[in-house]
Amino acid sequence: MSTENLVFVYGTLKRGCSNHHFLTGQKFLGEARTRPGFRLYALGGFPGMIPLSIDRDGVKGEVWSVDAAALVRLDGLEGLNEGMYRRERIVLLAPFADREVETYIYARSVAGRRDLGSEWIE
Ligand code: PCA
Repeated sequence: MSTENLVFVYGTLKRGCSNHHFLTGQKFLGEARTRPGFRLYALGGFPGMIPLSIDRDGVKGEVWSVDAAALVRLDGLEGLNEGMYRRERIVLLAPFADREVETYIYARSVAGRRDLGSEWIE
């Protein structure tokens, strides 16, 4: 099976970060930025990205091509079943603007969380 799942990662899954080993054996396609309208918040050792209409900068991250088994492991890590994050389509800037890419959007409240702007650095 040759399904290609493109995933935009912006936090602990990035190269050099604590959960990057979940992407071992997967394919790095490049650094990327979302279109404006997204913001990162500090959740305690990891970030959460949410839509924020007033944002003008977008969020910086990386695009990876992951196989189906790795995607299942990522969904587990991000707590999809517990409602922590949800995996959704995201629109990136060039060169990924026309690609179908998904990301993990934080699904809980960020009230009181620190605004990290557009880039998370571990
Ligand atoms: N891991 C996922 C979502 C937030 C996090 O820390 C990521 O790197 O994109």
